Amino acid sequence: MSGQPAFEVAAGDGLRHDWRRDEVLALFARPFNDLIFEAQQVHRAHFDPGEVQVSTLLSIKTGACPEDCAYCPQSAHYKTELEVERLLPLEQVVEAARAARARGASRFCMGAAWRRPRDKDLEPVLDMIRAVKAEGLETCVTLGMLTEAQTERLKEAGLDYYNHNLDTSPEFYGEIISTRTYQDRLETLGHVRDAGIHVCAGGIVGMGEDRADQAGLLQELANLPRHPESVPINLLVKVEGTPLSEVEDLDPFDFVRNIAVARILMPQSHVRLSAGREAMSDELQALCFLAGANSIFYGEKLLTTGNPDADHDRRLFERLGLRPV
Ligand code: SAM
Ligand code: DTB
Ligand code: SF4
Repeated sequence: MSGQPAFEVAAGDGLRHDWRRDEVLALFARPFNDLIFEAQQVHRAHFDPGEVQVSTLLSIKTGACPEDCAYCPQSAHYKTELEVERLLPLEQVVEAARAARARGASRFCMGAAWRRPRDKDLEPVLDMIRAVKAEGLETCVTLGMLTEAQTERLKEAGLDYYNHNLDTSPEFYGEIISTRTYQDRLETLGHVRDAGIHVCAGGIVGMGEDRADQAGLLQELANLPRHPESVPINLLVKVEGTPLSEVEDLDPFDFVRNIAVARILMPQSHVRLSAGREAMSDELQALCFLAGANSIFYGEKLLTTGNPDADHDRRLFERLGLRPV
């Protein structure tokens, strides 16, 4: 956050906000079973281990984004198969929200491929937030960078969560995005927090970063003045046409380690097993739940790429004795 020290102990939440990189790396380096055991213990101290929060995503404005995020099919800098779509009409959004609720989602997340919304872009989104809330769902939006005044308008409209990811470590960030700085992201997160909106902030792994970068992302998130309430850990979805389409696969156990370390560093946050589940086996996902993941995106589509069928996820929950909430 602007003007604040990187390491800060938040006023009285009883949680650590002063993690050093070597401490986080030491967690990553622990024997797998020890790490998972500790993460599961931390998880059980703060959450019902049988519950998984489910959110459904909808892209409300797709593609033609001026940012150059190397992982993203929606960037105008890369030639992908994506069909560009203008802002969806309100009725279509409400219809999708109703369908999500009927399937058991408790939160509806709307994403727009903007660098930053203009004030006039925000108006129709405020209507969407009000309408989705009126359907009895929690609301989340991700719209890019925001000013302080814009976060206040979102709060007034009743927004519950704002998603804005740090994506990776400060050191690796420059390899992935050149059009917006790490500091820009921290500032938006600061405005969201100050407006009293719940923060959803995480990142992506499997982009060719090393373990120190993975530790760096989680360290940054945990050392925010307050931990994000929701921490999405995305596994890169490799999309043809993006610069990262050919990057080497991450060892699946390393993915699980990222979930476990996130759980230990941010014990009271929901850790979301986010993008990339389509490429994961049921067994790998079960390991992620064991490591402390307690939220997923539910429904056939993320923003523009695929996600497991809702039926498959329902069956997986049954097989594991998990309750979607
Ligand atoms: N444009 C807004 C922004 O960047 O803040 C919101 C939408 S953006 C698609 C939200 C997040 O989705 C990104 O920050 C990134 O972490 C994740 N994401 C995008 N493309 C991805 C991919 N191919 N694989 C995994 N995660 C991805
Ligand atoms: C987040 O961390 N992951 C979601 C959500 N926040 C907006 C998006 C994942 C996008 C995956 C690529 C796509 O479907 O376009
Ligand atoms: Fe644009 Fe967001 Fe994609 Fe970056 S991640 S290119 S900001 S839509």
